Amino acid sequence: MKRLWVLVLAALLATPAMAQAKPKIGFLPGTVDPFYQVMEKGVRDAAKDLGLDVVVQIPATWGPTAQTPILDAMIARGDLDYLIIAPVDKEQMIAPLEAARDAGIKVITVDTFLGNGDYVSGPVTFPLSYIGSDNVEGGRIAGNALADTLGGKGKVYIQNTIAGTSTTEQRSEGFKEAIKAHSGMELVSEDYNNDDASLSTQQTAAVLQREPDLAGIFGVNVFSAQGAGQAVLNAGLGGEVQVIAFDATQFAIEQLRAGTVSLVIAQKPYDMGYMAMEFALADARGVTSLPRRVATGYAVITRDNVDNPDISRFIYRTAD
Ligand code: T6T
Repeated sequence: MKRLWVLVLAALLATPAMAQAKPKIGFLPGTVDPFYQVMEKGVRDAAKDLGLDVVVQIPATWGPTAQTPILDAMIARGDLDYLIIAPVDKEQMIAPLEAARDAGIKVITVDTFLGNGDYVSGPVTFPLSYIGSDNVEGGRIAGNALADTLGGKGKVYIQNTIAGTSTTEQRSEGFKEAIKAHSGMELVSEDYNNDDASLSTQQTAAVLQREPDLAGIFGVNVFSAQGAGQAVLNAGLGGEVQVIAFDATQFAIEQLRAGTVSLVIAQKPYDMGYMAMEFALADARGVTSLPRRVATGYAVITRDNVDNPDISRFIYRTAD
């Protein structure tokens, strides 16, 4: 009799119902860049550790035109239970993601958000959770650091990416709020580079020409900061015009060491990817109290702490 029960239990454990508790997950980041490469590593490591199947698709460029057809194809597969996505536009990606929800796919947003990011009482509440940085705070960190470096006075400029991107809009907002608190600081302009480093270089070069006494620049993400740093280098102004770089790429760190960049703000993309996978599995297993918002925090990197292993571990490493 006892033997029979052991056999019944073994058969139950092998049934599709138990297998369903291992969800199949799609991962659809914003585009190809070092930030999302590190996030992908977090996703893939979690998939291995948790024994989950993940389908990864990466748009070549930033924007709903590139992301929506990939999303539609992921929905059409019909085998995904969860989707971990960085929506590239907080409004335009709502309807395409509602289609995912209607097809029975549960959505977790990472890095960027839909609506205002408040999935409890905001205009969009269907995603399970939003896991990403507090980007207003990130912008404030940049603004306050630049004000400190410049002694509270001087002309500054923002290199931004694309309007409608939740994260970079919030960084710009936090930066402006911080510099407003210093009466001697003046924001001369803000340009949008379409997430393209060479456009960022061109636009920054034009501003450096137009504003010979420009004192500082905030580059709001990988390509914005990279392009701005390059323009400052090309103009031979390294160290004279201070650049604050969002995202801890190898280029940003080299420029920090060289003196062109005065501060690098590292996000935690690995954590975002890994945790989103854990959330999907937990939800599939019946966990009901997952937080609707997780702020993953920053490592703020300066020349003084760049070699401290507790800090340098957050530099984006894409080669392994
Ligand atoms: O800064 C990240 C990300 O947080 C943002 O939403 C878009 O740009 C990056 O991917 C960096 O290029």
